[in-house]
Amino acid sequence: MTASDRKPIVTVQQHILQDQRKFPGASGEFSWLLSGVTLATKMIQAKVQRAGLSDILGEFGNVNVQGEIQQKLDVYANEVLHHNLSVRESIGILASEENEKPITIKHATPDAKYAVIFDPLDGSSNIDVGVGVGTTFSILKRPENADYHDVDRWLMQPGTKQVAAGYVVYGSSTILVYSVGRGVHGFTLDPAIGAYVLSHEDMRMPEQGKYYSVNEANRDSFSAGYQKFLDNLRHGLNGKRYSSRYIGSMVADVHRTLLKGGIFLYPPTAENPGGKLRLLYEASPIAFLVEQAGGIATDGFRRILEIEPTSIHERTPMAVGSRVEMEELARCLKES
Ligand code: AHM
Ligand code: MG
Repeated sequence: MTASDRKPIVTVQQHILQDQRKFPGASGEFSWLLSGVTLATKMIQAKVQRAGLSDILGEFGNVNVQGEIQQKLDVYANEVLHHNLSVRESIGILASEENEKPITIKHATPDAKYAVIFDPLDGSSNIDVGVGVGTTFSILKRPENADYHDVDRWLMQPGTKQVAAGYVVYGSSTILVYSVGRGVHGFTLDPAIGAYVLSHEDMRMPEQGKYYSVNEANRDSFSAGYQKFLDNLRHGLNGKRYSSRYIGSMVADVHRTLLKGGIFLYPPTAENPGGKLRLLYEASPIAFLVEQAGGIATDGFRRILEIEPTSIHERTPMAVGSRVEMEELARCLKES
C-alpha cells in the first residue's frame, strides 16, 4: 500500500468543520464550543488513566445533590468541563449532575446562544476497579423568544430540541461519539498525537443484537411487563439466543449496545420508582444518539426525546436499543 492509497486521518475538529461547510449557516462558534468539550475530555481521560497511580482514588468527602458521595475524579471532571466551557463566548449556561443549580456565565449577552448540560463522570463507582467510565453531554439552544435571564426556558426543553449530544467512554481506548442530528460518528483518541481520530463513521445499530444489559439484581421489583420481556429474551427472540452484559457504567453499556445492537435498560425499581437515570444529561443525549443511529429510546412507553422536563435533576426509566428488542419490550409492557 502506498501513502496515497491510505485513507487520510480525519480528526474530530476537521470533521465538524467539514460538516459545517456542507451546511451553510452553521457557524464556526459551534465548533469552538465543541472543542471545549473535546479538550476537557482529553484532560479527564489523562486523569482517569493515572487514577491508580496518584492519590486521586477515593472519596472527596462531599455528598452531591443526588445524595451520592462524590469521588475526587467526579469533582475534577466537573471542574475541567466548567473551566474549558466557561471561556467559550457562545455558552450562556452550564448545568451538571454535580451541581445543584445551573451556572450562568455570559447568559445575558447576545453572543450566548447555547446551554451545555453534562454528567462529568458517569459510572464513577467503577473508577476504583479499573472499569470504563464516561462523560455525557447535551447542547441546547436558547429559544428564540426566551429572555436571557429565563434559565428555565433555556434548560427545560425536550430532547428533540438538542442541537448536539454525545459521550466519551474512557475504556480500553477513549472514544468520543457525537451527533449534531446528521448521523452519529465515533472518534478514538490517538494518545500518540493527542487527537480524536475518526474511527466509526455513520454508526448504525443492528436491527437485532445478542446482548441485553440490565441490573438483574433488581429484577424482583420490576413490573410484570419487564419481567416477561426478560423471560422472553432468555428463551430467545426470532431464534436468536441472548447473553447478558452489565458493567454498571451507562456510557460503556450503551456504547456496546450502539455497536453490537441489543438493549440496555434501567426500569423503575422499588428503590427508584421513577427510574434512576437523569433525563437531561443522561437519558436525553443517549436517546438522541441511539435514534440517530437507527435505534429506539423510550421510558417504556414514551419516546425519551419527547418528555417535557420539569427540573434539572429529574429521573426517568430508560430503555434504548435495536428495533427488534425495543418492539418486544413495548409489546410486553402494553400487554401486562
Ligand atoms: P452515576 O451518574 O452516579 O454514576 O449513576 C449512573 C449510573 C449509570 O452509569 C449506571 O448505568 C447506573 O448508575 C448503575 O446503577 P446500578 O448500580 O443501580 O445498576
Ligand atoms: Mg451519571
